[in-house]
Amino acid sequence: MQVYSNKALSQEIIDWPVTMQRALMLAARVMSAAPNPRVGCVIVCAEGIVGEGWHSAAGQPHAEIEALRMAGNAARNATVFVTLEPCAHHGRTGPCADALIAAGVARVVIAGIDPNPAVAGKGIARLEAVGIEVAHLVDFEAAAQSLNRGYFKRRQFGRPWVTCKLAMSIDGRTALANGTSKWITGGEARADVQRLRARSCAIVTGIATVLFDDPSLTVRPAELQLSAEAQQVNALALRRQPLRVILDSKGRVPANARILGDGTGVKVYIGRESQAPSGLPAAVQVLPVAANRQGVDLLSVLESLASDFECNEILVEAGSTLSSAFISAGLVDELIVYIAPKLLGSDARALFEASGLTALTTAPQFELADVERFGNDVRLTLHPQYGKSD
Ligand code: AOF
Ligand code: ZN
Repeated sequence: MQVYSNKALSQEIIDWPVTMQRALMLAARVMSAAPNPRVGCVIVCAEGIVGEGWHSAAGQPHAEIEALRMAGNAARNATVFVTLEPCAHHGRTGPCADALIAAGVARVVIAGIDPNPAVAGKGIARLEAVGIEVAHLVDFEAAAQSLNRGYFKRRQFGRPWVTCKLAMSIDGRTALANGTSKWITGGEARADVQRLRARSCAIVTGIATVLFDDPSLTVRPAELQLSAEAQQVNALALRRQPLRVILDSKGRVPANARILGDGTGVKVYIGRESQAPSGLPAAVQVLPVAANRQGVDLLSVLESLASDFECNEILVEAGSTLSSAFISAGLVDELIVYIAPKLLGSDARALFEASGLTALTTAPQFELADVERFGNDVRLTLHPQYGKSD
C-alpha cells in the first residue's frame, strides 16, 4: 500500500484532500450507524464525481455499495475515495472489496484502517492482490478516527466513548437543595441534548435520577430540530432508540418507572449480591456486576456495554453524584456542560462532588474544545486532561 501525505499530492489532477473531505462530510451527516462506523464514499473519474454514497444504518448497504450503484459502468477504471478501509468479510452484508473488484475500479484511496479484526488490513490486501492500487491518505487518519471515535475506542480498548452531560447555573449549581432541576436550561439546549442522545448507543443514568426525576431518556424525533436534509439522511438511523441503562446497585428501580417503557432496550446493572428488582416488564434485562458501597463498578459496566451490546458511544445523563464518579474514575472522554444564566444559590447542589482540594495545581483540568450558544444558554465541550496538572 502506498502512503501519501497531502504535500506529495500537488501534482494530481483529482484534488485528493478535497474529495476525501467530501467523503467525510457525507459520512458525518448520519448521526449514528451503530454498531457500525459511519462511512462515506466518493467515486471519481476523469470527468469528475460519478458516484457518492454513505452508510445510513446497520444492515443497510455499505458506503461503497451505494456509491457503486450510483456510478454504474462509470466506476470502471475510476478512483474510489472511502473514509474507512473497504471490508473483506461477510457480515450483515457482503464484502465491499469484492464489489469494488467486480466493478473494475483502478484505485482506492482510504482515510482510516478498519480496527475490526475481521477486516483490519484484509480489505487492503484483497484489493492489492488483484492489482488495484490502494493509497492511504495519512493526513486524514485522525479525521477518520474522530468521525468514529466510539467505534475505534470499542474496537481498540473494549470500552465505549463516554460523554458526560451536565447543566448548571452560572454559580455552578445543577439542582436546588430540594433536588429540583427541571429545567435549568431552555428549549434550544434541550433540543441539543436530544441530538446528543440520537448519536449515542446508550443513555446511562443512576437510580437516584430515576427515583427523583422519573425521566424517560428517549429520543423524540420531533424535538431534534433537524433540517429537512438531516431528517432525510437520518430517517433510518432515527428508527433506533439508544439503550436505556440504569445503574442500580441495590435493585431499587420501581416497576412503574417511566424509563422502563415496555422494557425494550432497557438494561439494569445491579450489584452481584443484590436481589433483582421485582415486577419489571419482561423485556428488561437485569445484569449483575461487581459493586461496592459507592455503587456498581463503572468500568465493569462500560466493558459490558461494549462487549455485550456493541456500544460505541454512551451518554451519561445523571445527577452530580454519578457524573462525578465517572469523572473522578478517569472514565469520561468528553464533558458537555450547558450553562444557564441563572443563580441557584449556595445551598443548591454543586456540579462536581468532591472536596478537600488544597492546591489548584491538583484540580481536575479540561481542555476547552468548543463553545457554542443555544438560545440563552452556552454549551462547553471539554476534554479531561487526566493525569495532567500545571
Ligand atoms: C465498509 N463500508 O460503509 C462500513 C463498513 O454487518 P455489516 O455487513 O454491516 O458489517 C459491519 C462491519 O463492516 C463493521 O464492523 C466495519 O468493520 C465495516 N463497516 N465497511 O467497507 C462501510 N460501514
Ligand atoms: Zn463494506
